[in-house]
Amino acid sequence: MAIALVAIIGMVALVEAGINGIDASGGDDAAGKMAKWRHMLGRLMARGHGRGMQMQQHAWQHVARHMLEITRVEGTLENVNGIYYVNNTSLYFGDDAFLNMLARSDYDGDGVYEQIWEELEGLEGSHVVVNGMLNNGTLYVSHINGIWFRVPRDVDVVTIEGTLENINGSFYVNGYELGIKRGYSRSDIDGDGLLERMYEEFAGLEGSDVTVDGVMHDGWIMVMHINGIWAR
Ligand SMILES: [Ca+2]
Ligand SMILES: [Ca+2]
Repeated sequence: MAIALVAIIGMVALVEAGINGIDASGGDDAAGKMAKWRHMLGRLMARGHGRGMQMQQHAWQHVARHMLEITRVEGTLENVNGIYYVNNTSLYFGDDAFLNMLARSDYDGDGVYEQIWEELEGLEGSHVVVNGMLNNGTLYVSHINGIWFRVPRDVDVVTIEGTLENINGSFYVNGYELGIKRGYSRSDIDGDGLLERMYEEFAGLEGSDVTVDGVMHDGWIMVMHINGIWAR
């Protein structure tokens, strides 16, 4: 199961990397990945998932738009008095609680999933490509070498509570449209005993009061958690 999850996360990171243009092989490859994804989407829609997939395509376009704003920095990872830099840009990886968590990926490639600060230490002095959100000269890191790291925290992470509504196939809480991930959920979010597509997990919670957090973008929320459960 753990290996399967790593594979899924890796796939998502690759797609994101393509959109970001951080794929070393360049734009053609990124375009190819998008074309492949669209082809897959078309096939699924033809199979009669129309409404849900339409909504998910809508969500995907928002995510893609958001990802394109993300900045890229490339160079040697340096540690000066406890602050990491690449090309004189200071990097923010997270607070101490986050840095002490177990890494989701083996960022330094030593074959071991370590605490995040240890993974970063393992990358010191090496050439890295880092993506994130640039704010006042500091890059809030989202990807290291194309591998997903975290949601950069200077973006508008919000928590809202309210009734989950479905309007024309899209989910809303307090008037905010929710962007949810395509494909299957890793958790039984609606508690019906089945691991379903994320759309169906959310549909199972329609009409109930929920707590949702995620990244706010133009009045639209890319959902990270619902009722305390990871939903990406
Ligand atoms: Ca490692
Ligand atoms: Ca379920």
